[in-house]
Amino acid sequence: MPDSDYFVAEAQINQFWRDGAIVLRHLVEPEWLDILAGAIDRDIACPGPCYHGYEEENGRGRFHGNLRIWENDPDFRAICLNSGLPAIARQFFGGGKVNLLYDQLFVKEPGTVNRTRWHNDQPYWPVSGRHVISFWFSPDPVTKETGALEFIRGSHEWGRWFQPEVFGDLKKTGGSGYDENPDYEPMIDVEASRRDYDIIGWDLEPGDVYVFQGLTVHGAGGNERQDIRRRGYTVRYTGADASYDARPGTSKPLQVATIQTGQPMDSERFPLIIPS
Ligand SMILES: O=C(O)CCC(=O)C(=O)O
Repeated sequence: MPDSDYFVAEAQINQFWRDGAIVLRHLVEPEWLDILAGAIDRDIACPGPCYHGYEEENGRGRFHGNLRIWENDPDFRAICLNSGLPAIARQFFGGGKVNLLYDQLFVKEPGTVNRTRWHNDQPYWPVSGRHVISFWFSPDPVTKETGALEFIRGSHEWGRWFQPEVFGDLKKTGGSGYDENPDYEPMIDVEASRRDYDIIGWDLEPGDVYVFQGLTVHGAGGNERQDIRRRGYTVRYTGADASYDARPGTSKPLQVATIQTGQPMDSERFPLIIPS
């Protein structure tokens, strides 16, 4: 994983805040990709408690999802807490504290045609504020054919909070339904009118990382390849301009009883990794 002295250029930080998403190349070293690949395979073989696999859309393939996996696996924990990722998040936040929000897996095995529907993340999360960031990477090459992520440039500035919905038919519900929030709006049909949006995206080599803000609208295609896995792993952090906000519609497995809305994230669940 990158060291905590990894330097993000000012131009990249500006691009992130302007567009809502960027890619950082060669961030994760091959030895860490091997560790990640092993940890992902362990989770697939024996999923942690927040597992939420999705039904295959054509009866083939497999879409494995899980979250808060760092809590039960030392390798995911090391990536989330002991790598340079929190220090990189801090650079995007312009300094200040960094908390881990949680980590998540989106594994599309070869031939899994399920799309990841367009959405923005923060409506799903019990967090308010602008300092909310995700790092997404894979031990596999990621292309349009295998399910590269796409982002709508500038959508983090729209001020639009879209109602969460599950990404497909769940194999197992595990509390993944979302309450309606009257302040949210129905998700727009981006696929039906792609030309109306400024859609950006990049192929990734193993070790390249998408970095995106919590309100950036994004989605991904299925994995159409028969020979390449797409093991997506994402780690999310919050900064000083973020506080707990368990508004209706947020994911129940991400809520925590020990913090009240409006309070800082600091807790066992959302550990403070870098103090102010
Ligand atoms: O990997 C995917 O298909 C979706 C990833 C995603 O939506 C996220 O990390 O927020």
